Amino acid sequence: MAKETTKNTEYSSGQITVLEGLEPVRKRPGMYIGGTGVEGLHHLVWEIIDNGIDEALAGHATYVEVKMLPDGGITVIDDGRGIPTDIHPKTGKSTVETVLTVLHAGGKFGDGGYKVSGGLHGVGSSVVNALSNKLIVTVYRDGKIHQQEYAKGAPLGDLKVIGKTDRTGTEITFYADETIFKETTEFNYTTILDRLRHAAYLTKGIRTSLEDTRTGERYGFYFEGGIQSYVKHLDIGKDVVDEDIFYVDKMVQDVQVEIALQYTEAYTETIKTFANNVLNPDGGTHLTGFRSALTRVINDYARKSGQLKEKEENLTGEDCREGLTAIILVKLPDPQFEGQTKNKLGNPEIRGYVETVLGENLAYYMEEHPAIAKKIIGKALLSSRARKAARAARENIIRKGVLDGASMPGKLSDCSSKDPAASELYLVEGDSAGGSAKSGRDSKTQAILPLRGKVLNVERARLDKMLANNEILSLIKALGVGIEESFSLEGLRYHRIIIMTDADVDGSHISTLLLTFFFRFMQPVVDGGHVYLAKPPLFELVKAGRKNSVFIYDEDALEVVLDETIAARKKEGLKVNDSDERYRQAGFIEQKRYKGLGEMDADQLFDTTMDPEKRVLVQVKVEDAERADAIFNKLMGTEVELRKNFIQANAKFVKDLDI
Ligand code: 0RA
Repeated sequence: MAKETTKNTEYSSGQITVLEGLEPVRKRPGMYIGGTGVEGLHHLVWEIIDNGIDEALAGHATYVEVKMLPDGGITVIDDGRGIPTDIHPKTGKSTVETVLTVLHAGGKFGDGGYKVSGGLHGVGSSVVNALSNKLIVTVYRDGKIHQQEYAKGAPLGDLKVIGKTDRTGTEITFYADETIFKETTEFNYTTILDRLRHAAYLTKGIRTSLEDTRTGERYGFYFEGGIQSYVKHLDIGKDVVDEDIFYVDKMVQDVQVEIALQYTEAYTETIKTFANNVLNPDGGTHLTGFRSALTRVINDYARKSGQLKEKEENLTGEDCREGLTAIILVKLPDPQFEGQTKNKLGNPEIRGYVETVLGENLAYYMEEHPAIAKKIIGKALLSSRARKAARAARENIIRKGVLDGASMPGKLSDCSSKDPAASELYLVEGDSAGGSAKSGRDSKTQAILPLRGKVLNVERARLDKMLANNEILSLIKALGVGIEESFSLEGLRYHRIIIMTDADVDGSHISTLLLTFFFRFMQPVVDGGHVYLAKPPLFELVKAGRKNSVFIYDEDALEVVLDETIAARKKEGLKVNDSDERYRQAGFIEQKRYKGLGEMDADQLFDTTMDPEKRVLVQVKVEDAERADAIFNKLMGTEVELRKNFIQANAKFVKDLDI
């Protein structure tokens, strides 16, 4: 939508552009919310939240509050101006009803602002209404409380005054229509919380909060530092080059450019770009402008300070970005997006604007902070040298053909099937469990790769060191996908890669190290749903003769099985002695706790953990790369304290590790 200025800065109903009714939304919901799966479902919440955020950006609201209701509904409350309640000249209905029942009914930027977070003047509210069984809107405005209810987008009555108030704002409660969202209508606390956290980072001064009324859980956000706080948050668990965070906020023409950045000792870069508060996962012109200014400023300073000698070649962009965490936020009147998924900002003028703002201000910052500048350059130089060494190591390995399909690692007991879709690779902790797995397996489809001792922590090693590590090299060879530039998912030799470790602290550690490797270097393998965790049993309830044993995979299940068996025995009229141990009351002759895979023989290991008919597998998913990144930083980074806290806080949940 184009920016439009009017002399009348007071909003009036005449400024609403009326387009069409809601039938198209119910007919083709995907066109409006991207899909009808769990993401589309949450899109409903984003639409309403964005309207509140826009009220805040326009200076009218200070908070957006979300509640998850016991009956599955969602309530979003803001303290903005409230949707106007006067009669709309084009529809003859109240503006509230117009906003909620007419597609694309939105304000025409009456206050001279522009659509920023994606939801100005209620655009999108009608889509939510159309896709809800029931929606109740409550408007606090002009001293009165107004309310109206709808079903599947149709009003159930007129907008009515139901009371008096001295506040202003809008409150919308809606229930997603399960005939549209067939997969699920259950909202996810963490997903909504992440969105609200981001909103608070990107909109200085706003408070956001979430309450799950069913569990009593609640959380609120307010960040005085805006995107500086965001950078700080992303760097939790990493060693920073300096505590200070570079920050700039400048207008160029009618575009606002806001950048925050900090260097860490990590090897990865984390740069997040936003246009009008919407994340652009594929970057775009703002990212291009940022990168070229960064590389130029760092090289200029490195030359001027003499850290980069005359005969040395320039630092590459990659060298300059190693360990960098940055947020780039631009606010512009008419954002255009490119690419298939519209995830990339396209406005050509933005490149120059960002380049100028960062170029001038970062150069100035480095002049003002020579000690920090020196550390940044030192880090880029180190990265440059390491990159050259890694390239040499990789080329050496490729030249020797070590990663070629022909040479499988000696420790691999391969399966006979050559069909990747039918083949599984078990990564097994230790040689002895590896031996049992090998004799117990179905050798047609199951391959075994035993891993000795601790796997290298790739979070703290560059590629050259990784390739020098035998366990990692065997793994890369067995997978058949190559690494980095030579990576190709097509070569994947097994469609299920199953990590099988002991159910103890060491086992969890090894699993996490392997997951770190997959997450950092084999992400398409994870995204493709190929990585699993095996779940060995935790308990065996032994009946007379071990053939009748019952294997149990977690603590909760143990209690349930015992409860049910005891109840059933009592019902049968069997004598149960309440003072006996519970497994005895349930008629078992022993309760065994398994600590390691090694306690099972080959047959038991296959029966309980590897038999495709009976085993329990947990598929590893990366739903939110940012959260996964944070978790790996915590677990695998250098800060022991964070790791300890995480493990203590999550010890009980480790069984369902789902990042
Ligand atoms: C139309 C016009 C104005 C605000 C809104 C809609 C509005 C919609 C929503 C949806 C959730 N919260 C909202 N807050 C405001 C402008 C109002 C004016 O100029 O007084």
